[in-house]
Order: sequence, then structure tokens, then C-alpha cells
Amino acid sequence: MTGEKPDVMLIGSKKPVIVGGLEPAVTLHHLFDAKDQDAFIKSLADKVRALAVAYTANKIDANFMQRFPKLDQISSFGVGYDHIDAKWAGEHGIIVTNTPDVLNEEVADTALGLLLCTIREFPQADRYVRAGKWAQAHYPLTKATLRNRTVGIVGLGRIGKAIARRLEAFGIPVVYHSRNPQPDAKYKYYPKLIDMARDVDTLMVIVPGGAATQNMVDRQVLEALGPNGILINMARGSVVDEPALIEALKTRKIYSAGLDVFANEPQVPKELLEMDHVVLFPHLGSSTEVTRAAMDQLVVDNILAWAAGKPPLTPVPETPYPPKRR
Ligand code: NAP
Ligand code: 8YV
Repeated sequence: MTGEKPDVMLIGSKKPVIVGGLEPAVTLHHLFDAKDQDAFIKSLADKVRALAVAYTANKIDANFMQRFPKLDQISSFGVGYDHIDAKWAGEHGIIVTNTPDVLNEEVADTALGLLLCTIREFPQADRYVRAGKWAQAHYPLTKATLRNRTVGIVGLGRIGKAIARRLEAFGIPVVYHSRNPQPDAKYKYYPKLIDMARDVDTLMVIVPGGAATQNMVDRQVLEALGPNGILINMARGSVVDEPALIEALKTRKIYSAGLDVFANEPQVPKELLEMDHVVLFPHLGSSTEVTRAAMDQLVVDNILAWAAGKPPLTPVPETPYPPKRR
């Protein structure tokens, strides 16, 4: 691309890495600055050639993309892109990019942290000390232990493998479920999630969100996991049937859960907030300054590559490069 700077719309807050990285190369329009976002989009729709999506709560569906007839590329923050209709984008010659790999280790660290917190009740123990209860009695021994558990990873992808490596170092047997076996994985593969849930006592969920995985952890899977079962959800709230999970926790059909994500976040069901045998994180898998900056930089680098007429760095599988001709 030569000559004039291309027009790019930023959807999300003005993060310094994104704004600083893009402004020298493109004309950036800030959707979140607009008092009337609809009118703002209308006034720019014919010019905008790329979107930088830094706020994943914005649904980028067919209706939204259709508003920009010259749209070439959507550079989205986060590895998950279930907020974008990537299939429609691919069919209409629009490339979607995400931010994979740069967050694998950070999210895997969080997953292990959440697992340990859930099993050993560390947040509850911290609350116990702060409440001044230690002087009266020791915190009770926890019934659950990581020792002798088997962890079934739901989705042995980039992050799932980083979690598996950590579990191995802890001496914990790992098995996994996904649609296809991973050729390079030495762990036992289960083609059916329900069969894996029956065989393990701990599920670590780290699949993409979206229609294909909607409620895949349902009542039957939770019952198969059993009364000693612990569910860790690092994926998306949509992957777990939340009412079924609440019921299973209330009736002790499973032992406990550690949740980083929720069906309607940032709203968390009152029933979960009132339970003391769950651990709840505010979707912080990747949220350190260094990792978020690396993710922001990849949002920038994908746009810069496009602006320079080069292939995208990290296109999603639904929108391979070169794009379908329009
Ligand atoms: P990835 O490398 O694409 O791995 C996804 C894995 O899920 C693959 O093993 C895939 O294998 C499996 N999978 C996909 N669809 C499936 C289905 N319908 N049924 C069963 N298995 C399925 O993705 P990643 O980079 O590891 O990221 C995974 C997800 O983690 C993201 O999409 C995001 O939603 C979530 N995430 C959460 C946080 C957080 O802060 N909590 C941070 C980062 C990512 P097959 O294709 O063989 O099925
Ligand atoms: C982000 C995530 O925090 O990358 C993902 O898929 O879930 C997280 O790393 C999230 O995208 C922010 O909205």
C-alpha cells in the first residue's frame, strides 16, 4: 500500500502500545471516543479498511462487518475470537488475525494457579487469616489434594500443551480430549469427553468458545466427573453449562470448581458468589503488563504488515491468506 495512510478504526480503549504503534502508519479513528457510535461508523464506513479490535465484548458479526464495504482486515486482541464471525469474514474476503502463542505460558501459569487455589483452598485460607480466625484455630485440613489426581485436558492446543508440561513437572498424569488426536502428544487421547470425564477426577477446560463448544461440559459430563471431581474453566463461560454447574456444585455432584471465565461476564451468578467451595477469578489468564503488551504489539504488527502489503502474521484458520477475492 503506498501514498495516503489507510484508515483504521480502533474498537476499544486507547492502549499506548496499540495507538503508538499504529499512528505513524495509519489514520486511526477511535470508536470509543464517539458520543454517537452509530453516526461515527456511518460517517467513516466508506473509508475504513481495517479494524483493530482491542475490546472483545464488541460482537463483530456479519451485520457489523457489512457496514464497512472496503474492509480488508480485522486485527483482534486475544487468542480467542469467538466474538467475531470469522467464517463470514473468510467468505467475504476479510482476513481476521488474533494474538496466539505470546500468551501461552502466562495463561498456563494462571491455570495451574487456579487449579492449586481450588484444590488447596488458598483464597479461603487467606480470607481466614484476614478474618483473625487463625489465633483461635488452624485452618482445617483440606479434603482435596493434587496428589493422586489425573487431569483431563479439554483442548490440547497451544495453551493446553503448556498446561500439560507444567502438570508433568508436578508428577500428575495427563490425558486429553479434542476432536482430533495430537500427533506429537504422548498423553492418552479420548475421542469422547464423557468417557474422559468418567476416567479422571479433574477437568481442565481450554478449548475455544463459540457454537462448536457451547455447553460441551454439561450435566452428564459433570455427573461423570463425580463427587471427587474438580472443574477448572480457563476457556470461555459458554463452554460450560453454567446452571448445570451451579446445580452440580450445590448438590455436591462434583467437589469444587475454579473459574476464570463466566457465561455472562463480568456478571457472575449470585449462587457462585455465595459458595465458599469455588474459586472465582475475573478472567485474568493473560493479564500481566508484559503479556498484554505482547498481545497489543501483535495487534499492531498484523495491521502494519497489511498496511505494507505483506501477509498477515497470525491469520485465523477460517480466513487463510491470500483472502478470497471479492
Ligand atoms: P488452540 O491452540 O487453537 O487449541 C484449541 C484446542 O481445542 C485444540 O486442541 C483443538 O483441537 C481443541 N478444540 C477445538 N474445538 C474443539 C471442539 N469443538 N471439541 C473439542 N476440542 C476442540 O487454542 P489456544 O491458543 O490453546 O487457546 C484456547 C482457548 O483458550 C482460546 O480460544 C480462548 O477461548 C481461551 N483462552 C482463555 C484465556 C483466559 O484468559 N482465560 C486466555 C487465552 C485463551 P481439535 O481442533 O483437534 O479439536
Ligand atoms: C484476554 C483471552 O484477556 O486471549 C484470550 O482469548 O481470553 C484473554 O487473553 C481476553 O481476550 C480479553 O478480553
